[in-house]
Amino acid sequence: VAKPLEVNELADWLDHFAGQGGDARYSILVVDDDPLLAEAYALALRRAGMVVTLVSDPSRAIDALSAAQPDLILMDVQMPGVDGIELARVIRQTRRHLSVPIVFLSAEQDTGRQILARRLGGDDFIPKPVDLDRLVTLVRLRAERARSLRAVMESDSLTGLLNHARFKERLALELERARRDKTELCLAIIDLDHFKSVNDNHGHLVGDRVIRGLARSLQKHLRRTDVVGRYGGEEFAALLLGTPPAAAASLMSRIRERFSATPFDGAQGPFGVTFSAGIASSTRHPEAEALISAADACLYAAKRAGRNRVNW
Ligand code: GH3
Ligand code: MG
Ligand code: MG
Ligand code: MG
Repeated sequence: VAKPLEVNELADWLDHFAGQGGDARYSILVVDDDPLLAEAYALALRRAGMVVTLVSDPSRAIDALSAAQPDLILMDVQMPGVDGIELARVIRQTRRHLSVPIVFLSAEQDTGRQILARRLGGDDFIPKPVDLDRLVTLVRLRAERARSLRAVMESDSLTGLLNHARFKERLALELERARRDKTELCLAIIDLDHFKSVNDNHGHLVGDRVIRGLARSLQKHLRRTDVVGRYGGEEFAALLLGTPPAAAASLMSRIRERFSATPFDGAQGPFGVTFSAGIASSTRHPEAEALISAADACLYAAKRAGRNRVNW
């Protein structure tokens, strides 16, 4: 029976992502050919604690968008040489820019054009001259909602963990940070043992429950700053930040012991499940691909050695 998402569960996810998002300040891209107006918007938004990137040459908006990865775009409609509405249409052609809210600021009176602006991907239409208080409120609400939605969209629907693509993005980012700060991180790849027979013996719904159970236990026992993702079907991946491999292995071993001692309800009574894990360190493998291969190799060695173990 499909279970509806519980409210507190969703709150947990959002909370989890809030912890993983790092910088909580909203980042806003302002595109307006009038530098005085753009400065006025920027000042109001910055006073409200937001980070603002200004673009007065609309032909540079797309580049600025890719570089700044803003939570929201605030855009003029009438600009020399470029139509803001046309620009919105172009922005929406890129997959990663599909969900960023676009708020138009315009003296445009034509209702048809206003409708067109929304149809081509705009979210709001604020008439000029703009009330700055109202602008700041609307921008904050839109940015907040966009961030929450993105967090849910980019999470795995069964477990709420980062999905594969997002996890790999975080891996690249954390490796870069570790290199810069000269710290060490460990990648753990975790795979449920003989999971096919869990499905075969107890059914896929019970199997799903086991996957959720492992997700919970990883979230619960790793630090809030660590990063956990669902790497594949019954495979998970974790980044243990600032942790040498021996410490990462002993933490993962404790999680393994607890998990293997946790019974799940099956049709013929309670049963136990185990997992194996492979761990590799960024000190020995500073590149993402090599780090993943090394963790994978350790995981396979753990499987060959009899499963229910952590190898590094
Ligand atoms: P090993 O110990 O070597 O890892 O054996 P295994 O049986 O766990 O490995 P295998 O890769 O052969 O099987 C993985 C199984 O996981 C097969 C697939 O049907 C199941 N699986 C993958 N994703 C899900 C899921 O979302 N839900 C459920 N219930 N099963 C899943
Ligand atoms: Mg203008
Ligand atoms: Mg498996
Ligand atoms: Mg597997």
